[in-house]
Amino acid sequence: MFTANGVAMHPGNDGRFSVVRFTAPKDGNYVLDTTFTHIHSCALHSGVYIVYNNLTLWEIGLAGPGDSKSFKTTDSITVRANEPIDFIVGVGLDNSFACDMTLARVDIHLLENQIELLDQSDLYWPVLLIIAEVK
Ligand SMILES: [Ca+2]
Repeated sequence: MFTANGVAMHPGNDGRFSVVRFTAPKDGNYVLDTTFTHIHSCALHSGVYIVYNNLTLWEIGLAGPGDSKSFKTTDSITVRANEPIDFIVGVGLDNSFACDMTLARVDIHLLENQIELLDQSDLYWPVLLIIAEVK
């Protein structure tokens, strides 16, 4: 079963990693919500990784059929335009690519700039309320 917004990944028979790369379209604070799930009924071990600019944000092993692990940023991460975030599946602890097909569901969104969201009328609203009380 392949879900929407998902991509199936499989390491190479030479142990090569399977990589899905996100490239940031612009500077900003990004929120990640990612789930990796084993989809082979014969699944043993695979290793999954999220890497930003050569910095490992998360790495974990999956073991057995249907095993599923999720990573969600508690805050957001600051990324510059054109910087990559890589979602990676490797052969894992068994050092074998057999049955390592893994579904990655990746949700990435850019937080709006909060300063831009502040409307001047919002800032003055408390002042208007105080004036009304004095009357
Ligand atoms: Ca494996």
